[in-house]
Amino acid sequence: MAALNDWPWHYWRQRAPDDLALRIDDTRLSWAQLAELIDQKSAEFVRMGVHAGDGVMLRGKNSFRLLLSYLGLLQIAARCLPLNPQLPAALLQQLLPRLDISHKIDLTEDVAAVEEKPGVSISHPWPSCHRHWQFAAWQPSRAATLTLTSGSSGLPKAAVHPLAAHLASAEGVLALLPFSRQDSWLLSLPLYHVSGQGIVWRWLFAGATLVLGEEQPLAQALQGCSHASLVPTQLWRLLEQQQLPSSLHDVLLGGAEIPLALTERAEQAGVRCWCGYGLTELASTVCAKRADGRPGVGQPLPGREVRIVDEEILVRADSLALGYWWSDGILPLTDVDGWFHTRDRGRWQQGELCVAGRLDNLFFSGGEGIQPEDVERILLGHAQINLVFIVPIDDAQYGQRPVAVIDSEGVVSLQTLLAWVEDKLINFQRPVAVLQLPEQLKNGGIKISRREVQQWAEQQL
Ligand code: 4YB
Repeated sequence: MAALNDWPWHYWRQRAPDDLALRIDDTRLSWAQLAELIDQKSAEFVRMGVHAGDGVMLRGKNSFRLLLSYLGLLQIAARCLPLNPQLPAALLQQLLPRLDISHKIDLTEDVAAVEEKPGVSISHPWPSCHRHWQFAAWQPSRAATLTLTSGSSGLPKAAVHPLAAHLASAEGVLALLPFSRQDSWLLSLPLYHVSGQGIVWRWLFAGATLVLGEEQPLAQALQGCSHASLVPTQLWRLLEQQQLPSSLHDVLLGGAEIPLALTERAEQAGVRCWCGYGLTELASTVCAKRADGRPGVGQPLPGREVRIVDEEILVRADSLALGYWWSDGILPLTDVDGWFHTRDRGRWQQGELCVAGRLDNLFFSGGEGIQPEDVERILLGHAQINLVFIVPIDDAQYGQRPVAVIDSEGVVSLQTLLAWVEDKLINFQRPVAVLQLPEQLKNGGIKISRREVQQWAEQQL
């Protein structure tokens, strides 16, 4: 795409009006049709009293309505906060006032309810023809989206991204990963997470096709798609159930450690795997590489810089958020030199970045430091273990000791596990108990909360 000076859907409407923009199950929309529907959606929001700069909550699972609402809100210069429908009401009650949210769009209800800003009247008649309203000018540096981080403690923070950051994110990824106008990327991850928004902005940047599966299971939704973004557990499941469609040729992985065994199996099955490292604050991917049988996530993409200081990964990038929204203002998130301190531990190995885990997850047992992710990486090598969390449990003698919470094929006892790790883990890293991950912690989001796993494990022991 040449330098953009208009809304991407207007850009593509002008250049390729009849090209396929969107496929939702069996429905197909061209850029001309899509741009028209987005314009109508924007007009609807204006009629409801949403003004430029207003904070608008957009709660719902991925759907066509959710996507149209996201794009329609951006087009009237609202500040859009896509929200995970599973966030507890008590948390929202605390959080939303601090994010200056004046309108709530809840697509989980049968009929979308839009709560109006107090004092805003919607009783004035509005011309039925939506062309009477004027959408906002394309202003790439304006605060456009709020995306919640999954912080390990306290209230989540809301990273504020301008449109320019989303586009810079897309441009950097597509400098590495081929995605052309004939290709189609499934919206395989939620829009309330940067990984979902990353898909949308790559699609808008490339003028390709976006596919929505609405209520379909992943394997079915993937039919006919050339690209998808997946977290490792999703790709494992597809491989195990032999459900990879033949159309799928590129998968961008991320969000967690990417096991070598996974990319090796998927590449053998004919899928090109791209290993990514990304964060909410950076509007998704920072580093990426084509899977090559070595651990690591490659080098920084164009537009990103990475440094490691005292084992911590620092990032500077044109995809970085403006800051965190907090009570009518934006709190900075970088140091004076513009570096964002990720709290991830990392090192350079053979010229590429290796992510070791979260600094905050480190705990001590009998004076020895345990980085849970180091132990988890090894346990994942056990054929029956699909997912594992090592969490600290208080202990009078050692301070804390490691407990393994696992999702496994069949039962893996502590005894079996200890025999298997005999030559793989140092004494102090060996789990003192094994618990089965309960269903209620698999919350349907893209990540299971380590904090919730730990709290649950504490109650069991
Ligand atoms: C990692 C990690 C890695 C993140 N190894 N720890 O478009 C994409 O890049 C994408 C594609 C598929 C799936 C996910 C994505 C993402 O965007 C992921 C972005 C993300 O997870 N953001 S987050 O704010 O929720 O979490 C960030 C944290 O996740 C990082 O700080 C790391 O701790 C961890 N992480 N990629 C090991 N490859």
